[in-house]
Amino acid sequence: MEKEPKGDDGGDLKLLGLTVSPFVIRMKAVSYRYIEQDLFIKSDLLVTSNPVHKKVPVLIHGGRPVCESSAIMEYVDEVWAASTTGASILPADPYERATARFWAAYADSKLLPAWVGIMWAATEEERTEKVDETLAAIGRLEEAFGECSNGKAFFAGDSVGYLDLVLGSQLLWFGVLRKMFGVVVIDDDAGSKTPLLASWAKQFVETDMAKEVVPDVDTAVEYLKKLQAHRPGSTVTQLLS
Ligand SMILES: N[C@@H](CCC(=O)N[C@@H](CS)C(=O)NCC(=O)O)C(=O)O
Repeated sequence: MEKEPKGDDGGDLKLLGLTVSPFVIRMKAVSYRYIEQDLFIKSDLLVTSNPVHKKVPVLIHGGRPVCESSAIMEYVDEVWAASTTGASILPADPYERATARFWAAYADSKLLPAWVGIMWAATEEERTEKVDETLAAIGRLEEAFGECSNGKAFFAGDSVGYLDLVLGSQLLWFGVLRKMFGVVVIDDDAGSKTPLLASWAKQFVETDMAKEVVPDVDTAVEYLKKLQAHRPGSTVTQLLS
């Protein structure tokens, strides 16, 4: 995936990423040169660009690295959204903006570690505990959807916004959980506890952005198997943290 930068400053733009990483999938499409990283053998470029965490994603704009997915999303939004479509991924209203950031932080700090825990649980008891934590967190996000979306298709309204990207980038791994562990995080059956998110997820995966950047579940399953084979010695953080 190599694209020419289309920023109006002509500066060169690179994204250091990992195809299956939710933190990378959430990067809204601006044109950049995408450089896939091997997290088992980290490149000098990754280590020098993100010396603090040595993690992807890193956006390198005109030679200057921006680290942390949330910081990158906001940077891209500030530098390009205003100058291209004019539409920010964050709501215009300060309260709604704070709310979107709050739930996005919740999705990353509570939901994500819970479902990562399902994959790495050492015992069935531990797995059950992590499933419960995951379902409790997704239940909260179901309520948040009701509050944020105003009856529209996405958290941000009629189109995908910041919180849609943060949660939507985790859907790939919900597919892995269903396939490998039989765990259903967002249930779309009759009697579902997450009917709003089920409908949201269906629409999210149909967006051009999702179709372009989200790999198929089998790619993520293969990556998880590679990580599992690499253990012991590897840490959960090599996938996610
Ligand atoms: N808080 C970071 C998390 C990024 C992250 O955990 N990336 C993982 C890939 S999914 C990584 O690079 N891990 C390498 C490691 O832990 O050594 C963000 O939002 O960018």
